[in-house]
Amino acid sequence: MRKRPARVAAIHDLSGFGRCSLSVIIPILSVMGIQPVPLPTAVLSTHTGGFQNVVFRDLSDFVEPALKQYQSEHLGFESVYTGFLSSEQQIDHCLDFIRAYPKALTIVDPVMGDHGKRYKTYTISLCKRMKELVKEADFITPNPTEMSLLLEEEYDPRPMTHQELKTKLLKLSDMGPSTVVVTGVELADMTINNVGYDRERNSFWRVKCSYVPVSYPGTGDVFCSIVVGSILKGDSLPIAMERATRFLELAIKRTFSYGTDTRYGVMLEPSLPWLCQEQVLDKYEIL
Ligand code: PXL
Repeated sequence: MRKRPARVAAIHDLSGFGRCSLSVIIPILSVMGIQPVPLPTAVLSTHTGGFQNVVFRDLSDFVEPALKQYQSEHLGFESVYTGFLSSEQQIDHCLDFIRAYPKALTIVDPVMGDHGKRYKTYTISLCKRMKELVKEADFITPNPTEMSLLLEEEYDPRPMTHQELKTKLLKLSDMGPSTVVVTGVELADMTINNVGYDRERNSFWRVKCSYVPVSYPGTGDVFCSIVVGSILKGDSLPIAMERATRFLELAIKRTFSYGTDTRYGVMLEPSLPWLCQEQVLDKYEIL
């Protein structure tokens, strides 16, 4: 039996201000008893969602030599978790990393856009190449914008029927990953949901989210890192999705109650202790 916490190689950017990517992934995994090993793809002074004059340093020459060092030092990982990439070369670097640890659980958060739009730094060809990473993933966590970019479908903000959504989840799974989780899906029953598909069990799940009339950057990273931590600790998919959803609800409602600038992200720090409690959860539903 392994006598140490599970290790996650986290290949994401490090944005200083604004509570997203490695700035939230590291504390979340740590508080859940998982060891994050951060591999920054870029360093930014803030995220790119609304601040001016962002200081950006690409680190496309970092992951490959870091991987070589880990291999020569025989450092292993139970999971490889990729996110925001700053160049097409980094797709190849992530693929090399994933192939170097074939037994590791591979989670690809295909960070590409939100609210129907591509992020400024994500070119069309980088989005196309993201499919190569998705193909190698065990698990992906797109939002509805990223789902439409991966499926090369027009983004449609209208609520979806259960059947439309299930068809899209199956199409995403056909691209490679056995587990697909999509965040913030509006269904025709006028609910917002985090939804999941598990190909091995052929099961569809949903966790309803309460509506808050604001949106904060980094919530996708918070969600995905909690799902990763939960799964690595042995939670089932629907329980992991519910843990991430409940935590985000707490953090978003706390932040909203103070009326802070949404660009600053969710107030993670006072909410983190909730993740130590390992609450028993039973509000997930079958989709
Ligand atoms: O949370 C997604 C994300 C990650 N990294 C950077 C971003 C964003 C979203 O805006 O700007 C740099």
